[in-house]
Amino acid sequence: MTLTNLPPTAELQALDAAHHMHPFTANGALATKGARIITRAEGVRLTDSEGAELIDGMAGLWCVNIGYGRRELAEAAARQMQELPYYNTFFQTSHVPAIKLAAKLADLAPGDLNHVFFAGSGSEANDTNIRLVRQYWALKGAPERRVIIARRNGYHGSTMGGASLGGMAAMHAQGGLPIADIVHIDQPYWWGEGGEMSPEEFGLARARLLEEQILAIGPERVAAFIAEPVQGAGGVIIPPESYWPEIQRIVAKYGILLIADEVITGFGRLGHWFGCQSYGIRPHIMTIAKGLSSGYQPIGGSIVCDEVANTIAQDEFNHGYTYSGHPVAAAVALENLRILEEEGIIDRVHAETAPHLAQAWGRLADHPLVGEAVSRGLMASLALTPDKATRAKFQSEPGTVGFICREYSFGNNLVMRHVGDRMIIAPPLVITPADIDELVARARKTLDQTLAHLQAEGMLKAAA
Ligand code: PXG
Repeated sequence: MTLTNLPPTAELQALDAAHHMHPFTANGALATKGARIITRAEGVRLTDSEGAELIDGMAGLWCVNIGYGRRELAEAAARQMQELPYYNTFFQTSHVPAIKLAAKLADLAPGDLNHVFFAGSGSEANDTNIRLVRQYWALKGAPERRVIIARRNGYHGSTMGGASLGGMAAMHAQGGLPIADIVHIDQPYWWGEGGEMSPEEFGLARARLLEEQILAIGPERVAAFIAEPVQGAGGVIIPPESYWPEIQRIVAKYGILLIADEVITGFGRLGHWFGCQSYGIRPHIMTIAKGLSSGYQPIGGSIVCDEVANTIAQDEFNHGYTYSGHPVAAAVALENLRILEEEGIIDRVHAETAPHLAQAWGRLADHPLVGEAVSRGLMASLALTPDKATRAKFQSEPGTVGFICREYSFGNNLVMRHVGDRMIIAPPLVITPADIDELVARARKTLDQTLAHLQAEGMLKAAA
């Protein structure tokens, strides 16, 4: 397929700068520089308006699990648009795609996670979760159980509710967040915060912060704990093995609800259908989005256990979105799940590509700038440091070095993100071992260029 009538890049950039407000962007600075304009994609590769081909190390925004260019999804959307482009499920009606998708998700989800409330995104789904858990406890006769405990540097979306659950200080600083009755505990980030403890000791210590927080608030006021199995937007923070079993113990001891935010880790990212299966976590609610449709349509939701769903069913739940269970999005999600399942994509992540990435990416740990090179499934990160031995941070403002590294990566036609001074990837799940090798080779070249840059600018200095 060739693109016709593609205006010149400079013209597109000027219009973009004049009229398009980008998310999570200093738009003034971007306007001066000009956005890179992506025009098409196939498999794991993007093409920009100048014809350059990039490896998409981020699967879009952690979502294009089956890769780009799958005609079956376009055809499923076209069929559904012709048959029933829209209908709601509010007032005693339902439709085939929402019914089939809910049933399929109940089938795929572990344990008694058998009920689905649909949303248009992960943020909306987490807003739903706040309402769900508070209404659950109200119906149980414990309306004072309203507090939700979450984690600093967790990410749960950008709506008022989602951003409040998230623990991103820069987000809370804008717009008066968090909303009431959401509190945060520290994250299980051993490399950055573990000090002299072993990873296992530190994992236990950080899990026990949950118990301390529950006791400080009073267990009778705590509704739920929410966390990502592996933090994504926070920098691909992989918790020590001791962390989740201890969290599970504490949640059970105090009878609070556990919400696993599977927006990134769901649908194969960690080599199982859901991240909680890879850690043995037993949540009452899972948040889903992104890989549910591989990003081909905006759709998210909450998969809810029998106990919570049956309780909520006792009364009218005064909540919903125009696009809850949107038929076109649901039809596309169903087709995406069929492809993930029938093509054995998740099994291949588990057996082949995740172990391959672990080895190839792990070798980057020998680079002088890299403090740790870790992965779980097809999520991976590097901690950049001026001194590996002491796990030192840079003297420069956090994120300065990460941004420099990201710019070289983009120049090398590799989409690799930075979060502060961590570099992260989460490629499409269909990436091959050969493409992983190519990705890692570009990442190594990027690290070499970054090191040379820091040396030339005298920036290879540790913070005091
Ligand atoms: N939960 C998690 C774990 C996420 O990663 C959301 C909820 C919200 O989903 P929606 O569909 O509302 O965006 C996310 C989204 C980043 C970045 O910088 C990550 C996300 C979104 C935007 C930026 O890595 N994750």
